[in-house]
Amino acid sequence: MLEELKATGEAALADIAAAADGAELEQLRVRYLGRKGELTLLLRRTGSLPAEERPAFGQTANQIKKKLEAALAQAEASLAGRAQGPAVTAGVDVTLPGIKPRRGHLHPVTQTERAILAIFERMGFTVVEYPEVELDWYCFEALNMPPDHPARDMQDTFYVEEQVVLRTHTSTSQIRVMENTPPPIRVVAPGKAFRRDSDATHTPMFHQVEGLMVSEDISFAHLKGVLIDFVHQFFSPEVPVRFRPSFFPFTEPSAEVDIGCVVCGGGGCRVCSQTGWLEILGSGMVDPNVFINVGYDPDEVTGFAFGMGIERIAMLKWGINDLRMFYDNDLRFLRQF
Ligand code: 2NM
Repeated sequence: MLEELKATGEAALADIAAAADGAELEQLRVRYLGRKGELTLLLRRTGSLPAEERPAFGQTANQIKKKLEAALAQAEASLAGRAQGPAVTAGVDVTLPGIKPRRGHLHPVTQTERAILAIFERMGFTVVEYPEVELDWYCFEALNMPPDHPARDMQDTFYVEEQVVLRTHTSTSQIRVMENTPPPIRVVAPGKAFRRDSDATHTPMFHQVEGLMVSEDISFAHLKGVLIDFVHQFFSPEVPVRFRPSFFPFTEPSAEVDIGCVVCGGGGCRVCSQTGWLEILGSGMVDPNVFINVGYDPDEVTGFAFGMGIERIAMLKWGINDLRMFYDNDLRFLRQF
């Protein structure tokens, strides 16, 4: 009877392995494990065995029963899976975890531009953007740079036509805003600028943010307040700031803004050329000639303007020593930001 039991078990396992669908599996369950199933009936006959054979028989029968139950459950699960489509096709196991695509992020120059703009937007400045290809008027003439001005040198400017250039700064946007909008105004103009220059500290295309605030009674104190607050928000509230007299054709007076060297802390190093200071932006009170050019009355309004190179600020913030890194598109570099 033990042999019969083992043979029944083998037959049942073979039948389960060959079953084609759930209905067939259910039939097999009834046939072997049901109330009148083959295995059940064998078990019921345990009592007819000699007493010393009963424990071994009972044990084997229970083992076989468990095996059949497990085989049925497994076959059921695998058939259910197959009904939704093959789990394994042509050597590709589609149940394996997938390869996660690496998520990209914004370019460090874009991140820096957005961080700069966010600070000025919180101060009430509006972001404006205008074309990169500009008329001579917006790039030079209106900004108090007459035709013989050295900044117009063909060495420095990309000319498209005699009166059409790639803008050499984003001040073009400020002129367009003033032409279109009566004062008071408070704008920041981000974007690309172009100059014929290429080395470790100059690329032919770079990014700028320029700002402009015009109203009645805007003074140099407003300029200082806004720019010192910007520097403290962008770098750190502790960083020293100084205003150094300078010259721009479109502002009078003009000042460049320096921060205490972020590398050496002011002691003097290679990055700050031993001065302890780093130049981060240019600024000044808008020249009356600029106001006349855009139709504002310089006796009615005053204003301040400023401009900064985004790459330069990003380099100082992250301690990057070669500007060209931003444009090599080497992912080992870009992924660090
Ligand atoms: C700078 C420095 C100083 C500037 C001036 C103007 C405008 F249009 F109002 F005249 N826009 N931007 C300005 C002033 C830009 O960049 C270093």
